[in-house]
Amino acid sequence: MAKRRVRIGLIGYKFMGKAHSNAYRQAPRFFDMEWEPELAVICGRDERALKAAADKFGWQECETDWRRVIERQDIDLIDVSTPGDLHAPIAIAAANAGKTVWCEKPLANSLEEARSMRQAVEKAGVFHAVFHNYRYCPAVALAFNMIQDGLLGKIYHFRAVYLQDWIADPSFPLVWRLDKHSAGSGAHGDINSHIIDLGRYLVGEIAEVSGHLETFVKQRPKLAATDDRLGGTASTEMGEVTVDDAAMFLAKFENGALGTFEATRFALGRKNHNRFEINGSRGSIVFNLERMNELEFYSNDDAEAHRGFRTIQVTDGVHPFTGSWWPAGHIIGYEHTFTHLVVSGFERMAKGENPTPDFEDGLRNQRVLDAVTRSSASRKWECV
Ligand code: SOE
Repeated sequence: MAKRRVRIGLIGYKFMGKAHSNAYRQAPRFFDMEWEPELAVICGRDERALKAAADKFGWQECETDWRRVIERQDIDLIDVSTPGDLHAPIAIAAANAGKTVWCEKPLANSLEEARSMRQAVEKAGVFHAVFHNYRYCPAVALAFNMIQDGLLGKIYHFRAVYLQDWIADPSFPLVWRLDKHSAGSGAHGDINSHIIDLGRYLVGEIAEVSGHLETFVKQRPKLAATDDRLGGTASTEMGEVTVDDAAMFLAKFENGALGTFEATRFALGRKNHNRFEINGSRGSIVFNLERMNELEFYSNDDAEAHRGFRTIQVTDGVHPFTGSWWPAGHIIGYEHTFTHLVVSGFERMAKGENPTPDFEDGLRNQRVLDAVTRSSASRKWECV
């Protein structure tokens, strides 16, 4: 197989920078890939921390100015793993320079930005992707296949929650994710965007929403030192929280299905509880990220006496992506979802196709986020 090396410039080196670096490194080690990622340049502002990350994750070079990475002729793909306020400027500059652009989620901080980003990649004719990695849990991909095969029949309900608790303590400091300018929104954009993407992927487009956004803790200690999402030193000075702590909405899908979506960072005990249930005319499925190697399935086609939820262990060679890892029953984890996204994206690009999900999905997800925000303000149902 003729291999092509795709030289990557990764902007950002913290949580997502680490997840993406791992995915680029592992993908060709476990999957046969026609196009292979090459970890060329990693970029961030703090030179010392950046160098440590580069050494640890295996990047060839470091750069402290993202503009210089984009200017380089030897870089093919720009990966945007920064806080949200930098997604649009970096992605648009990268597209204008003719680079492939892969961007963290949510695509943008606003609908307007998302539209400009979609336009930029379209105009430049470059490949684009957005990192909604949960589509790439084997159990979620299996759920997609089962729905396509008609095993659930006509879909009536999509019921999704994404629950975390990392800011439930009111003394937790004002990190960038609690600042509207940097993050665009709170739990809404950060984690509702994931379950919106899953709803659209599995069930279809959303037509109308009725939602509510809430900020429980309106002031928090400002950060004294670091701006790490996982903490940092709190100062004695207080500052405004400018994003939502929790976001929930009802949805009507274009195909008639109903959806409920709840995202919060105030569900004590829930660390990364991304769960959905889908009910159709022939059966139901349940997925829970905390048991991500499993998919629950109830089939009304079973003999009446045996009906009940069964648990499919999605680790077999016949399941999406799993055959390239370990023998059946040898489970995989969170980081593998990013690897699968990379493998699939590179496979598609090698065939001349755009990865999926892409900026069009990012824009559609953003339209839903925006409609929910409008609905929370208007107290009415809003069209997407
Ligand atoms: C933080 O809430 C976060 O890391 C999100 O930003 C990720 O997208 C999600 O997968 C896990 O939680």
